[in-house]
This record gives sequence, C-alpha cells and structure tokens, in this order.
Amino acid sequence: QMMPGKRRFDMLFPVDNEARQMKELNGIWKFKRDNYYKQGFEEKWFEKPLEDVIDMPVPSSYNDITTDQELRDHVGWVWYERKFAVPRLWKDQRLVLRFGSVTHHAVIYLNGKEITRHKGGFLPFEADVTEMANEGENRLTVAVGNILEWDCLPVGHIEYARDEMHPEGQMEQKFDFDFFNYSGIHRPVRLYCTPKEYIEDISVRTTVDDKDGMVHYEIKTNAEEKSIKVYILDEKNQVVAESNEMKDMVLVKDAQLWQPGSAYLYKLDIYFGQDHYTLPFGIRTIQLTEKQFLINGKPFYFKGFGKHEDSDIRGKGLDEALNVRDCELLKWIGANSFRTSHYPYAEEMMQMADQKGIVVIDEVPAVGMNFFDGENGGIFTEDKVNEKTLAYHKQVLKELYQRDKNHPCVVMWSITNEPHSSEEASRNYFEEVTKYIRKLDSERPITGTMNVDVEDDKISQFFDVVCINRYFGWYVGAGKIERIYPSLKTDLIKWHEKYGKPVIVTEYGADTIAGLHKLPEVIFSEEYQKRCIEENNKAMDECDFVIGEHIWAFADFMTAFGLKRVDGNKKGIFTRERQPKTAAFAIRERWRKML
Ligand code: GCB
Repeated sequence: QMMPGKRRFDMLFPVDNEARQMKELNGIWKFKRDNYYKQGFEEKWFEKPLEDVIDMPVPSSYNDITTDQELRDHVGWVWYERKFAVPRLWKDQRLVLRFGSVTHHAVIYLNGKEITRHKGGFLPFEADVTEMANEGENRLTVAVGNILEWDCLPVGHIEYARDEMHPEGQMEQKFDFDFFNYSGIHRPVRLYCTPKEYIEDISVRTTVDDKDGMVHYEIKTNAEEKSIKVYILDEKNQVVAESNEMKDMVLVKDAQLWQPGSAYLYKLDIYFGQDHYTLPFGIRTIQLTEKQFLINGKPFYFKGFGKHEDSDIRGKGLDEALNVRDCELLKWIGANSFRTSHYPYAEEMMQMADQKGIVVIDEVPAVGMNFFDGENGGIFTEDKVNEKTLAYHKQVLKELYQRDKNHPCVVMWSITNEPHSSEEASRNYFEEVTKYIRKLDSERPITGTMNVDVEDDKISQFFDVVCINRYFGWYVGAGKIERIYPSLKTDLIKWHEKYGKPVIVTEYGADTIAGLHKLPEVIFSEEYQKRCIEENNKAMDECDFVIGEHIWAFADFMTAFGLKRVDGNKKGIFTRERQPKTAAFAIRERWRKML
C-alpha cells in the first residue's frame, strides 16, 4: 500500500480519457517573496491564506514579470498559492497533483500540511493526495527556492555578507553556467485522477528484424493478478498486435519505422481493470561504428543547435507558442536535431519532437562542475564535486530516464556539459556516473560535452560519442577568421585519434548583435557570425568521423550580467524574438542540401 504523499519515480504523463480526468491548475496564482531567508517557514505562511500578495502567472519564471529589481535578482524562497476544487464526479478515484517542474526546490502544502518536496528544477514530481484533498475547495501552497549548492544540479555556491549595509545578511549566488538563473513554477501544474487500481509505469523498447518490429514492453500496476489487455495501434488506430501479458515481446509485421524527419508513432493501448492508458512510441534502432551514428541502419548526421528554454518576460516558463515556433524554425532552416542544453526540457517539447521526427540529445543539468585537484579551479574558491553531488547526479539521471525512456526522439543521453575534465578526480567520478546510466539504459549511447584540450581530457573514453564545444574565431582567436579552419581541423583529428569514436561538434559560434553589419566583417557583426560558422564547417566537412554539427545557439538568451554579455548571450542564429540573423540563410542553404 502506497503511503499518501510519498514520492515515486514512475512518471507517466497525465492523459485525459474515459478512465482518467485531468485539470490544469495554470493561470494567475497569489505570490509573495520571502523577504528574509526563511521567514515564511518560520512563520508558517502555509497555514493560512497568503497575505500581501501580488499576481503571478503559472507557468512562468517570476524574475521578469514585475518591475522590481529585488525580485528579479532574488536569492532564496518565494511563495505561491491558489485554490482548486476536486469535482464530486471524481469520488472514489485516486487523486494526484503533478508539477511539470519547479525551479529549483519545492515544498508543497495542501490545506496547510506538507505533502511532498522535490529538489531539481527541470523534472516532474507528483504527490498522491487521495487522502488529503477535500471534496470541494482546497488551498495549495508552493514554496519555491532557487539556491544552488554542491548537493544539487546545476551546482552553485552561496556567499554571505553580513555588515552594516546588510544587517540581515546578504546572500550572493555564485554559479559557473551561462544562463540566467530563472526560478518559479516553470511547467504546468495538474490535478488528475485515476482508478484506485491503476497502471503505474510502462517501459517500451524496440528492435527490428528484417522488416518486422519487435516491441518489448513491461507494465507495472499497483494491483496484483489482474487481467490486462494490451493492443498495439498504428497511426490509423488499427490493431496491429495484441497481448494479455504484463511483460511481453510482440511482433509488428512490416513495421513503419520512426525516422528522423519522418516520424511514425505507434501506440501501446493498455486496459487494466477500470484503467486505460495510451502511450505513443516509435520503432527504431540505434547503432554506432567508429565513424558513424546509425539510426535504423542508416548513417545519421546531426544538424541543429544547442538550445535554451528562454524567452522574453516568461523566462523559462513553458510557452507552447514559442515551442511550436521553434519547431517551425528548425524545419525552415533544415535542422534535424537539438541538444537539451543544459537541462531536461519540458515533456510537451519532447512529445513534439517525437511527433515531428526531431532527434534529441537529452542532457542533465550537470554544468559548471569542478573537481578542484588542479590548477583549474574555475570561479569557485572552496567548493567542488563531493559525495552528495555524485549521489544527486545519479538521482537526476534516474528521474530523467524514468521520464524520457519511452521517447523515440531521444537517441543519446548527455550526462554533463563542460566539466573540468582535465582534473584527475573527474575520471573516477564520471566513470561511476557513466556506469550508472548504462545500468539504467543499456541501449542508448552516452556522451558528455567537453571544452578542455584533447591532451588533458580524462573522461571521454567512458562515452560512446565524443562531443566537443569549440570556439575558434571567438574565445580562441576572436576575429581571426583565417585561423578557424586549420585550428578546428587539427583539433578534430586529435580527438578522433585519441578515442577512435565518432565526433559531434556540439557548440561553435560567435556573439552577434542583430542589425550590426560590417564589411569586411568584424566580431559581433552578422557578417562575422556567418563567416565564422562557414569556416568551422569547412573543417568538419573534411573529417569523415564528424557525425554532426550543433551551432551555439539556436536563439539569443538571457544570462547573468557580465562584461562579455550584452543583455544576454547573443550567439543565437535567431534573435530572442525568434527572427533570423543573416547567418540563418546560409545555414539553411547548407543544411537543406545535406538531406
Ligand atoms: C559554452 C557553454 C554554453 C555557453 C557558451 C558561450 O561552452 O556550454 O553554456 O553559453 O559556451 O557562449 O560562452
């Protein structure tokens, strides 16, 4: 028997059908900034309706909504509150509250009592509220914290100042990643119901034998010895296979494969007692050779970008208009893939990628990590990766795997971005992390993106694909167009010689202020960005082991303030408003030819 409120790892996406109902609790919530570090907890703000509130939209980051600088730059906790009703029609059902993501820490209270808490800003969590929710009105309070330390991902460090200027103490959040630390309830909040005996989890993987697809599935339910009926439906909802087993391997004759750019989705349609769940999945295979990445036996070349969840006003809040626009732009420019740099993206985006045949490298927020055994300490003066970081890194991989394991769009896991992999201690750490993810998923390749010199790298041997982020023409030799091609080519060859694995350039590019034109080109001009990318591509085109190019970045995005950042990072091929810069047209021509 499940304890009420206990958190679980299986995370089926809520569906709305004749067996399950769902309500979105999005819209305007009440909101209050915690003006002292944890005053709200000390005074138990959750026990009665929040006072002195302002309006706050959900889903959205709170940082850019108001005109208050203190809220934009806030470090600590904030409080959200709203009411909701449980319909009488849902009587005798199991009730669940589900949060798509709360960044980075959440404590959830229902009618004044804590029901769950979660750490990690980019993955869903839920609470069974069957026993606690009132029929009729309920008060839902969410405390959201954005402090990053070395026991979470991304890692960060808090510096305190307590002086006459700051009698209550001042906290400064330090971190070593290049995106604004947006916070809030970033993804939808949903209340849903299922029958009391229900389908808990589904895992599907597929293999292909000649023309037939083999679908290996396993279903978990919370009740024993119940009969189950499983159908496999094609896109026309025709039954193409069926089974009466919880775990089985069924054959789909003459299967239509899920192909990049041409998705085909089957459905696993499951009936269990009163419950019913339909899960889309694709039939496809992935294999690697020393120089190739094969999807369904055919070499696949990654064309695309590192992205961000980022936009004006709503920050990292889910924006379906933006996501559809982004998919349109990916198609327009001839991209076939993206990396979820530097954290898992909304499930709604992953579902769209499944449907549109967009290939995804799925990344966890392990960015800006140092090991502090060498010269390369980065911005952190004391803190470094420790046992808690390792334990939490594994937990995030587990939560991500649980959420995304059934997505055909996910072809590779990226377990880190630019760790200090020149430091000796990174070796053991990543050997362990890699082993862990391979135990969870023995099928998908593993990678991490590297920015150290090839001679110094201590960890890419644990990966299946070597991914490097390279800024020739920008951080290395800014403005020196003629050095880009030889530098990158020499570098690429060394990485392949060292590891004998296919290589993706997961980042390259140049900051570019939209509207700045200059001939001959100078850095920051649109002409320079175009040339810089062309020169990088020249080197990649001459290396047959390069299996992909992801430009940094898809669109301009907000960062912390810095002298190298003009109201954010401007390496976008599109502006933050999702309009093309000059380079976009040249890239489009190149990628559309490379079909
Ligand atoms: C990188 C990081 C990315 C930054 C980018 C840059 O290597 O992976 O997060 O935004 O460089 O523009 O500096």
